[in-house]
Amino acid sequence: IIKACIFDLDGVIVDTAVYHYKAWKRLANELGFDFSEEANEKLKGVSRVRSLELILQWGGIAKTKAEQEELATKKNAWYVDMISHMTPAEILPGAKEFVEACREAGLKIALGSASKNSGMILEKVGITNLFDAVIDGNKVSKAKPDPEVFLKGAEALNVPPAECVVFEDAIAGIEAAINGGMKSVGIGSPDVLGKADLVISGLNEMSLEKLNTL
Ligand code: G16
Ligand code: MG
Repeated sequence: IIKACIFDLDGVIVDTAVYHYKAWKRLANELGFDFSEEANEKLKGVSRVRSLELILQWGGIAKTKAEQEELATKKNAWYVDMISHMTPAEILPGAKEFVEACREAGLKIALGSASKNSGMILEKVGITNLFDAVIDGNKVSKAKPDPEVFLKGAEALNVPPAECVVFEDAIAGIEAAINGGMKSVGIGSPDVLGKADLVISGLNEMSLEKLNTL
């Protein structure tokens, strides 16, 4: 029986991937190269530091650790500038309604995100108070598919992992849920997220009935 839901942020609750893409693209362009939207898929759910490493690799550019830190800080400033203008209208269809339905049914709710900016995003779209616990990039040291972020979420909610379900749009996130001994719902394509217990195209397709079949 499911007692808690843990939600990824980017790609599940909001679509901040477009802002990450714009900021990384601007950085790449300043360094004299470009990368496609297709390549950008590889950055979803991946930490800031690791994203930069991948992008520099694509551009065939070597930078020292100190330079990398400077570049990541620059990208983050552009990104924060964009997300500071986010509004509740940017919540993905059905996301707020489903989280509210879960709360009304007595389920515990946590956020499990790789982002260090999750607090600001939740504030801007006005849903901070829907979460009993927020575990994000500021609280974890191991990236998905390591289950750390979700296990910390379960612990904060005081619910055993086997009674938690994770909602994720990235394959690394589904793997993290499996590695943590949790149920998982993939948000996206079954071709990519086939390992999940259930795959839907968005939370507008989710219901408490479907939750109870997991
Ligand atoms: C999100 C995004 C990633 C981003 C990461 C870190 O993860 O999907 O593309 O690199 O957060 O974000 P920040 O630079 O804000 O710390 P998630 O786990 O919410 O999908
Ligand atoms: Mg995601």
